[in-house]
Amino acid sequence: MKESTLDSLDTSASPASLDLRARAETVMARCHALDRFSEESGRLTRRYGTPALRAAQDEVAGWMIGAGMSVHRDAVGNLFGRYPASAEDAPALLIGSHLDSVSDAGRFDGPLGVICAVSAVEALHAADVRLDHAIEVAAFADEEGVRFGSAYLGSRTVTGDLGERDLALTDRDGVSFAEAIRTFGGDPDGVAASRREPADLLGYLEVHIEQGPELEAHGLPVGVVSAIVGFTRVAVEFTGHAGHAGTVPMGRRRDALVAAAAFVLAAESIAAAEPGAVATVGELTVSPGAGNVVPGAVRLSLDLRHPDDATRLRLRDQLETEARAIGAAREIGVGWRPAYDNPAVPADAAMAGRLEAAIAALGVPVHRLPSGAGHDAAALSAIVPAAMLFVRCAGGISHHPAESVAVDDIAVALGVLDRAIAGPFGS
Ligand code: HGY
Ligand code: MN
Ligand code: MN
Repeated sequence: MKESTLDSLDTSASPASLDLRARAETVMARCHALDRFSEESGRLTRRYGTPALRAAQDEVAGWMIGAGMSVHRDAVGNLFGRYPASAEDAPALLIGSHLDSVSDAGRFDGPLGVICAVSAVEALHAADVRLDHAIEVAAFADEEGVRFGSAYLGSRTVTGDLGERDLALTDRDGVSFAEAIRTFGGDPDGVAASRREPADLLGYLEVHIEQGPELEAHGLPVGVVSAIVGFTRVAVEFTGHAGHAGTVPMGRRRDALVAAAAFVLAAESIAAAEPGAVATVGELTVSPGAGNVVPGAVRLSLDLRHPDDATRLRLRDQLETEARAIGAAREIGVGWRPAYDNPAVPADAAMAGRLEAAIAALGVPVHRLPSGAGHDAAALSAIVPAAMLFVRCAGGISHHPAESVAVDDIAVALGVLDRAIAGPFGS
């Protein structure tokens, strides 16, 4: 049988409960337990501000309270659990991830990090250990940006980076983020007050599935993220003229969907020609959307990423030029609305060093790797030192229901997290 890394772990110095496998099995069971909180039957979709997200938060809040934490929500509805320090008013280390999901999601993207963080506090609470700093577990309410097309709306509330433009974003039903905040029980006018003071936080650590094949290829359970890729999101609109599918001659059409299709193919070929670039059109809405009507308008999403920011911005501009050229050639109007430009973010060296030291202490080889996916750690790094621990996931599959991790790899991640959250932190 393949020797499990877990069997060879040196857990002698673990500051918390040693039964890592039992805790990992609880983490696994809890990730599965959140499956039932979905907007859609038969698949997992949990967008910001939905009753499904609220119910998942309530379940996690129960686990937080059971781990000796007090819980609260901020103005947009991010959920936090706080485990006090040995001394009053001590700064807090923030750990966690997000509970919202993409459509037809896997169960580990986000929840694994939140539930591992709860487990780390649970172990401290069970051992009646108080650190010289507080631990705050964050369950961010909108990392994916599926509902409003703009990422990190939860963690950017904490960093104070949310503005009027974000509050005015609308979802596919025309509901604004501000209205959704109110419906979710929050207060859009309280967003500014929800910004956290950097001085109150020691840093941010996030456990997350790798969502890529590298750790599996290296036969490693965990790795430390070296940098998080930068990415651009744009809402693109092609506007032609709707008409009768049976009577408008081909030569007289202004078919918005044909223009959009030309753009989708152009995005693919421009990205494929640039090493390291990825471009995705994940959403495309046709109107009026009837089989016997020439499409009058198309709205689509562009997601563009590259490890180097200058290259990403050059490609972004090239794609805008291409969209406008396609529109001009077909007498189609083009709307180009950047929703988000997020620069690449390197891991904080000291915080990443804590993770590396913890991995080494367990006798596991230390491996650093970049993240092609965005994460709340990228947003948090604006105000605090941030780092991430990746956990191997089968086939690198993610944003798909086949997403999966092994209990033994979760156990290794817990062993690393136990060590990394224990102090002292540099002055
Ligand atoms: O899109 C991403 O990279 C992340 O999953 N939000
Ligand atoms: Mn995620
Ligand atoms: Mn994701």
